[in-house]
Amino acid sequence: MRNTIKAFILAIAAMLAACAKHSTDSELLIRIGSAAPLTGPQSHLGKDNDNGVRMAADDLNVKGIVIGEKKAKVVILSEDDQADPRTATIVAQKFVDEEVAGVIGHFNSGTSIPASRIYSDAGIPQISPSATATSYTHQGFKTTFRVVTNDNQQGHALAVFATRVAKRIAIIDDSTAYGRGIADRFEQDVKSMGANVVAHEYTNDHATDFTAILTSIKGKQPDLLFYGGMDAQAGPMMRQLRNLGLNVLFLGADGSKSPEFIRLAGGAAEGAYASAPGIPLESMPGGRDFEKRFTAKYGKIQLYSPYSYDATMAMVAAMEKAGSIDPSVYLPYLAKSDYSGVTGKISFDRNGDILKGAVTIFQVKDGNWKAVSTL
Ligand code: ABU
Repeated sequence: MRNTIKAFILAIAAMLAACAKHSTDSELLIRIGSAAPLTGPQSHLGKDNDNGVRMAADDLNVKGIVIGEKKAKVVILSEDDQADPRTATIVAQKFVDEEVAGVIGHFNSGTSIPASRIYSDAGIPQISPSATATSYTHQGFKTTFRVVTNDNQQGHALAVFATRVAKRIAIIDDSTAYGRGIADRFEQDVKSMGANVVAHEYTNDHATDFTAILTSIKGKQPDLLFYGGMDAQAGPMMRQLRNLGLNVLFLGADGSKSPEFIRLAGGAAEGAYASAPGIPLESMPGGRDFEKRFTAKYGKIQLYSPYSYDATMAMVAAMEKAGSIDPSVYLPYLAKSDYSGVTGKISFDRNGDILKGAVTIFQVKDGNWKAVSTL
């Protein structure tokens, strides 16, 4: 008797799980994958992206969605890729097996790139809200998009800024697809603008002690140090370079432009510069309202949640226009997006890169990032 009851309960649970996974006659389920590092040194950034996706889904579900005359509901499937390229391919295959309608992610370039081939082979659209490495959208995949300015543009803007304020430049990168890519582009451009690159050193995205490379760089007497990498390294690096008496300008890219950088660097953060794709949050069409609502729900914005929100909204808008959640049907509508988001207009070029992307340079003043100029 006890076994019969147990079997009955298991059968009901399986039925409920199946219902939660599939559309019914009365409701279409839009299952969207969200991939980012949810554990490890970049988890604050990954959760920020994931929360942006979840807030978009909540807003859409409250507003009500109709796809091809049928009521629809967005369900988010979040996966932790640990900022690790190999784990990202496992996550991507899981999403393909789950038959998600689309993917928002991954957070990193080093994970978005290997995952993109798997989504492309399966015909599943992928929008990264944060992967900036140029090569991500330059592989010839029709399913690969991003809603942020790429590193060709970001690296160039950084070089324009750096060569206005410095002549002798040192570079460190974290050897990832993102850090290496932007540092190389920056080096190429500052050299062509007449600056002298006195050193280019390498670290990794798990390092915390930079004393040896900073000591070596100090001997080369630069006036500016550029770091291509994430805030988990940039923060301690900033503190250590001041402790070593290295009195140089510090310039990071978007991976360093977070409140976490300021927290990790402590007082040494003051005066540091970093770039970020796009315009400042306060100048975005929906920036202030998004910040208020997001902060109340999830806490401080770290970096890219406004973009993961817009990526989700643009994906669902394409489904609404197509009247279908079938990737092969809504993909052409996504490629022709003309969505007015929180961050600005979401439209893509033929590679899947955002059209008319800007880059802003920020500086830490009184413990906060303040916009200096937009290029
Ligand atoms: N764009 C900086 C953070 C993510 C990445 O591109 O790896």
